[in-house]
Amino acid sequence: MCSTTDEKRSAYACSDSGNGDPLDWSGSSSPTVFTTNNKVPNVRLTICGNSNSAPTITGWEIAVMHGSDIGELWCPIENEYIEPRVSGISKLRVCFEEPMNTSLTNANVISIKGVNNGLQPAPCSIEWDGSDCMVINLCSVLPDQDSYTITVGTEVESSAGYILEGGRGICLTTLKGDVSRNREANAQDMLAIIPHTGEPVDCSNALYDINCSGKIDAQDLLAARQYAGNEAPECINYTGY
Ligand SMILES: [Ca+2]
Ligand SMILES: [Ca+2]
Repeated sequence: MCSTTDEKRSAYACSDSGNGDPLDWSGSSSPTVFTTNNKVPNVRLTICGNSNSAPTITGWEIAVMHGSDIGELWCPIENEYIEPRVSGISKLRVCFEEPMNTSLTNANVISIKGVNNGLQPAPCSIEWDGSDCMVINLCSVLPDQDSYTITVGTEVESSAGYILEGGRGICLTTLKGDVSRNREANAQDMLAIIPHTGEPVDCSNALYDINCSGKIDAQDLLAARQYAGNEAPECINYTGY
């Protein structure tokens, strides 16, 4: 009776509602029931509803504190993101394309598995930011020099009750100092910081503020130097990812 859209459509029917026969009714609620006529109530059928499809993940972000001046900075991240700052990865946000069931607060729905370090403890907590984003608070920073697959469990569903469709995870690498993001921390990374010294810190250059001071300066070069020689493994596409 109607095509699938984001709009809610309804159809009304009755035997004799006092609103014409056939029913002539354009309201958004059922017409008054005229039980005095024939005792048969009106019928309302919702043919198509909102959010009638499985939700997908629309994006991931990471939060890092950059000193008192900048404070907590949320920046978008992509799959195979490499985190070079000393603060590492401890707070993430994942957003969905439609309102979600925000009564779910069990942090065990998030699983984290490292290539070298194996399964990690469940996050300390998850909290909903509005109806369509979940903030993931890890109990501790993910250990450096590894790649982790973070997966959103099938328990996470839309407010309409649909489970996630499509990719349910992201792979992130922790490698302090690796601003060039080639999974090797070395002198090239120190050289890469230099052109950004003095720049105001925002999402376009926050990775170069390796020590998370809120400034990109010589201290970040010194910070990068102590990690030279470290490396991290490639991401592995685990089942369920
Ligand atoms: Ca590098
Ligand atoms: Ca700095």
